[in-house]
Amino acid sequence: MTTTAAGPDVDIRVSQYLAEPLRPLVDGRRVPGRGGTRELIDPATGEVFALAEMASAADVDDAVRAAHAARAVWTALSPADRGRRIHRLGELIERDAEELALLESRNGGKPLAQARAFDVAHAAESAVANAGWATRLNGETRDMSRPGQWQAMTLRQPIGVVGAIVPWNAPLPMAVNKATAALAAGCTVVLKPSELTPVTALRLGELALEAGIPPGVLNVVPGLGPEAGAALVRHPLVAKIAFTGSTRVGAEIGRDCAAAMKRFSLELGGKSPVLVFPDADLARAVPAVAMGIFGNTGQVCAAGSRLFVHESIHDEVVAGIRAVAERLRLGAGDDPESDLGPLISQAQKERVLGYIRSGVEDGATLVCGGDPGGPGYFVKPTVLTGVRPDMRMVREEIFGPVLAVQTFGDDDSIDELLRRANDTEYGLSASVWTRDMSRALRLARGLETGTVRLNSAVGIDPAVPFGGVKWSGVGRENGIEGVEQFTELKSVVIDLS
Ligand code: TXE
Repeated sequence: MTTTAAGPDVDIRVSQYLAEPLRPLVDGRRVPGRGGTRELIDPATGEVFALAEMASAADVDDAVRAAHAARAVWTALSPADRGRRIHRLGELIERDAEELALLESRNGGKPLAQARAFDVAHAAESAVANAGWATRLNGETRDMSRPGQWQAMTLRQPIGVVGAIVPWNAPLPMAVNKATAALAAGCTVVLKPSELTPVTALRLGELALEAGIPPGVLNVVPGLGPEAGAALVRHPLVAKIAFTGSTRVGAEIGRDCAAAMKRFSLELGGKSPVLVFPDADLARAVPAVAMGIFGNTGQVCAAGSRLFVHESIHDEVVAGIRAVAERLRLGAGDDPESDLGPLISQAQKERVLGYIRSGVEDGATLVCGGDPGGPGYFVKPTVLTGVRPDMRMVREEIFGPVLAVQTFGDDDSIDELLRRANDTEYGLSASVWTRDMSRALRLARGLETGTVRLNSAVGIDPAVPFGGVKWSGVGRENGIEGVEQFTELKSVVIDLS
């Protein structure tokens, strides 16, 4: 057993937890997964660190039926009681922060300190924030066209059983965010984590039981996408699918749901533009731009992957980003010296290196980065300059630490900049760095994205609606909008005469 910064007690608990094969959690019990046993790989070494039994379509059916039956129990509780239990879940995530951070770090490879400071902290905060919505979801009364005679009210009712499908890049916060928003709305949930990263989602299911969330209200079924995921999407008792993942799979899910008139929300890929003007505070902008693409080894849907920098500051900005890239230390999640962990899998590593190669073949200049060699799925933070908008590595989401740099000049109008920044099928996020607020706000209005960050490295927060336009998705998470998407609005019309 390795000794980590989480401390010896936590190391022991985590080792014990991972010693037995992980199993689906259905109706409050760990059940054998009938979809085969999968080896979970430590992406820093390529070695097996645990086993997980995958849910089959039949296991998903059991979980959906348990969730369907548990609706009555969950909605019988007062909103305040439901909120209290979701809040308690947030507190338990905080109580077990070290353990969850270590599990997340071991499973996905991210540095332990980052798993603690970002993933676990964000998860706890989103549970607490969503808990508060349980008592604040209300309908309205509406005056109608015959005042005094007709009167209407709206009811916000839970949509029913929610299928939540989440990926591997931030497994815990995404699971908590979707699950607690749905629970706050009075829904019950079947959560399908990625087959690559089921560990913290299963622990979350256990913590929910400890928090007093009744059995069957939150079920967790790790499993393969085409098997367990598809079974969840197609299950007739599932009223809504909330998905985060690739645009390809999201589009398939959207088609399946639409065919069954099922509700869905999709949080998909991105190719987010970053615009840096000569009047920007470069001391803040440069590290933010660098970490905006290198953070979490680039495996972030809102990563700023297309940099547009004014030609007069191009060399200075690129040199600054390169300096950050070369300072960042690659290493295993449990090594306290690591700044960046590996990518999730060999397949992702090959994919990312393929994009870097294609950029160079298409005529871009490799400023820094590439394959560091050695074991594990590491890729060095990479910067390519002189890219053209038609290159594959500029058009497609790479999901790795790879920045594509283009320039603009004084002759480029705001409209021209908007045209270039919006020249992508994606529309998740965008960043603008300038001290000229009228320019910043004109760009903010014209950028075709769900989020615009102005002089800001922060973007995702439990209070702020988050989601995409174009092929980056449908719907919004976070804030009251994120909870309302798990409700149906009913109008009740009364004739008073
Ligand atoms: O994603 P998938 P992959 C992007 C990113 C990445 C690429 C491929 O560009 O390089 O997608 O990653 C489940 N029915 N993003 O292939 O397959 C799957 O089991 C139902 C961006 O790993 O979309 C997992 O739980 N579910 C993204 C989840 O979908 C299915 C995060 C995501 O996996 C399914 C991840 C099916 N037919 C990847 N097939 C972001 N927006 O942050 C798969 N799944």
